[in-house]
Amino acid sequence: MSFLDYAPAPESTSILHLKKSYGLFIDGQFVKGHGSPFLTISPSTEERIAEIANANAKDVDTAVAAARRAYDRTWSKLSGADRGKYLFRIARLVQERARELAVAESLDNGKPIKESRDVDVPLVAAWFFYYAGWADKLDYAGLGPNPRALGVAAQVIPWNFPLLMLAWKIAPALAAGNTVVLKPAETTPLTALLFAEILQQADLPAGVVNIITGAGDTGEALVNHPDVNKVAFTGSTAVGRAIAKSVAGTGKKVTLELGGKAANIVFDDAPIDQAVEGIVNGIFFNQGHVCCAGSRLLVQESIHDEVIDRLKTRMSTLRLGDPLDKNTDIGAINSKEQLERIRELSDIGEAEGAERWSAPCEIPAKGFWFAPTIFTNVSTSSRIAREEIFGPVLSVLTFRTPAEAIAKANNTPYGLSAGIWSDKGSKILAVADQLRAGVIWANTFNRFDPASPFGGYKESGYGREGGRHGLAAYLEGGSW
Ligand code: TXE
Repeated sequence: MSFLDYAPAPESTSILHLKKSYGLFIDGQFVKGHGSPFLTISPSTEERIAEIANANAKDVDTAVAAARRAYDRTWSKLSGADRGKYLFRIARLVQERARELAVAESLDNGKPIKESRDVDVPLVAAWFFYYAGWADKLDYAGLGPNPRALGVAAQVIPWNFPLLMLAWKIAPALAAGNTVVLKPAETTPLTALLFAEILQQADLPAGVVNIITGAGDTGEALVNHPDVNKVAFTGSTAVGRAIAKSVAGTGKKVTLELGGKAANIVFDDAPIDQAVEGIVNGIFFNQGHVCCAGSRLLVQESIHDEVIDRLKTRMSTLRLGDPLDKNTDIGAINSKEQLERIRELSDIGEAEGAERWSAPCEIPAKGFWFAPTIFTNVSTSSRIAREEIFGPVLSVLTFRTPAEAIAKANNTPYGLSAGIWSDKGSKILAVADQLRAGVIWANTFNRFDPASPFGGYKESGYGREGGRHGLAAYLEGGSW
């Protein structure tokens, strides 16, 4: 089976054998936490899924100590080839348990099963396969005679791609020879804990990966722990900024992957049907809970009306509802707090004078939902044109010339990604060259590959994940 294959469609939760409560995964074992446990709930039904342990500062200490021991005694002593074998084993176990992981992810996060099944989980396996392949090649990769790992990595991840962000963090860290303490987001801890079971199945030496659950205070204690050598964070720009300040001067290496407000630029010579699909995928994939989402449509003035008409027609076909139904296109918003944030910014958009249109979806009685929405007549200075909404909400702006498109696209404090739609390769390359964004897609959007570096300019953070750049971020002297 290649990593591009995936298991058939899961249709129910019956393949999931969840425990009623989950402990912290420290030193190869599930243990009790010393904080007050919390519940993880399904955002589509508001029903309880499981009780989750809460790590306090003492637990953080124990987890970091376990990672340090594992680094000193086992992991740093293994050859790259041996580290690679563990990563291959993890990748294969992810494939074997793909159906179960996809159902758990959709249950806990709210994303449609066709996304967790066809995108998230296959990419998780792909990430482990990719970095498994690097582990034994490090000595010969031009990094010098003895590339050195950093030591213990503290990794804090968000709730929008719980398992995929875990893979982005853990796979390169282990391949490069580091040990890990990872904290998933408090609303989506489930798949990280199932992943801990996979680590046990893979016989990964105890302490090489530790998974501690909890909220922001747990994350804060982890990144500030004095025995941590590397901090990798994906989340909000506000928290990323706080982390950058708190670790400044400590000698810890840091990578931050923060928010975005990507421009999806559609020129009048673009293949319109394809572009409309790309606009829909760009903003409505994963309910728009995507840091690189194409949340600002920049459409050339001459085709604005046609594109908006076609977009509305296409949006009217989107099916919102049960994340476990394989026909669902739009799942639940991950949390009540996030739903409130989306509602608030959308209301502000209307108050600022933009025109709001929402797809005619039936909203289920329970759970957190927001119909796919577009705003036209949006001014460049309005909050919905500048701030990350992180939901299924598209702000539409227009331009007349390529120069105006570039200026508007760059008129944001962020710089994570962008999309360009045009029939002319030369135009795409010329525009791409002037965009201040780390990832640029041409005539496509939201495509990911473990070999491609991913990361932002400006307030979208620094450092790159993916590819050899992502590996270098876990090595001493790591620039490539
Ligand atoms: O993020 P937080 P939230 C953006 C998006 C969203 C907003 C808020 O715009 O609406 O952020 O989301 C942990 N020290 N993104 O509040 O708080 C926290 O427990 C260390 C974009 O959920 O940044 C969780 O594990 N850790 C983004 C993780 O940080 C701390 C993805 C993210 O939570 C901490 C998510 C602290 N002081 C939100 N405080 C993206 N780039 O994809 C919290 N955490």
